[in-house]
Amino acid sequence: MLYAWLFWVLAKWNKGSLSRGERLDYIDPVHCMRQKLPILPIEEYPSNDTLSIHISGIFFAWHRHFIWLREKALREECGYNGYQPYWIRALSADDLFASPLIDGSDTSLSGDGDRPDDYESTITLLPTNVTIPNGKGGGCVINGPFANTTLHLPDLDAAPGDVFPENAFVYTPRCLTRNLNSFMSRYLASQKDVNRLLSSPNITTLQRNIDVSVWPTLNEAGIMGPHAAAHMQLGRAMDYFWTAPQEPTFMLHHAMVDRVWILWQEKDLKNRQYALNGTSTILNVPTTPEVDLDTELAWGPLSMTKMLQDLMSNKANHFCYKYGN
Ligand SMILES: [Cu+2]
Repeated sequence: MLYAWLFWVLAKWNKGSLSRGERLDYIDPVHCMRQKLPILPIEEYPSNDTLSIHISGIFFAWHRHFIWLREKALREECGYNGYQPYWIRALSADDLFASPLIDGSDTSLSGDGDRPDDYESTITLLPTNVTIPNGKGGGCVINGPFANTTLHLPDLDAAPGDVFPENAFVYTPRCLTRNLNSFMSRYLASQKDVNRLLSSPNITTLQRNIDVSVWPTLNEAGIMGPHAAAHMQLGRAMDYFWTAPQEPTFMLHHAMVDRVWILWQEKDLKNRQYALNGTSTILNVPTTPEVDLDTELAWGPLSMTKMLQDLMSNKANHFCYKYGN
C-alpha cells in the first residue's frame, strides 16, 4: 500500500515550471495544514531537535525525512494530490522579486513584507559582522495567499549554539514577516554557490560549504553557504532558527537542499551515498560521538524511529522519489 504514493517526482516552482493549477493545488493544502491542531504535547514544542539537526552529522538526513513526513501529511490529511515542489533559488538569485514563488501574485506563496517603522537601510551579518544592504520590507506580509497569516510559534531568534530559549513556551502570536534581500541571494545563494557545493570533494566540505560559517571554520565563500543564506534572504520569519518551518517557503527551500545532497551523492554514489561526518549535536557541544549508519533519529508521534542508513538514499527504504530537471 505504501508504494502507491511513494514514487513522487518532485516538481520545481520557478520560471513557470508548475502550471497555474498546480500552484493553486499546493496552496490550499498548506492552508489546511496550518489550521490543524498540533499533535505534539505543548511542552515539547518548539522541537528540542533544533540543537541536534543543524550544523551536525544528521542535518541532511533529518530534513529529508521531515519533508517526506510533511508531504505525506499534506496528502493524507489535507487532500493534496500533487508533489512537493522545490525551489531552484539560483534562477532568481539576481532579483528575488521576479521569482513566481514570492512575487505576491495569487499563485505565489505571497511576496515581500511591508516596510516597518524601524526600517534600516543596512543589516549586519553575524558572526562575521559584515554589513550589507537591507531588503525593502521586513514587516508583515500583506499580499498574496498568505497575507495576514498569523505565526503561532514564538519568536526564537537564538543563534546556533545557544541553549533552548527560556521564552520557548510563551504564546506570542504575530504576523508572518518577509524581507526579500536580492543582495544576499545574488552574492550568497547563486548558481556559483551551488556549483561550489557540488564540487565539494567530501561530505565534510559539503557540510561546511552549505551552511553558516561556523562549521567549524569559515567556508569557502567566507561568510555563509546557500542553505543559511536562503533562509536569511527571505527575512526574519524564515531565519528563525527554532521555528522557520512556519514560513510557507521553508519546505520548498529544504527540498532544494535535499536535491543538492542527491546531486552531490550521484557524482560518486559508491563513496558518497552513505558518507557521514560529525556528531548529533550542533557544533558538537556538548560533546557527543560521531554519528554512524546505526545512529537513531527519534520522531515522537510523527514517525517511527529511523536509523541514519534508512534516510541516506532517495531510492531505498520508504523513499522512492526523484527530482525533475
Ligand atoms: Cu534550513
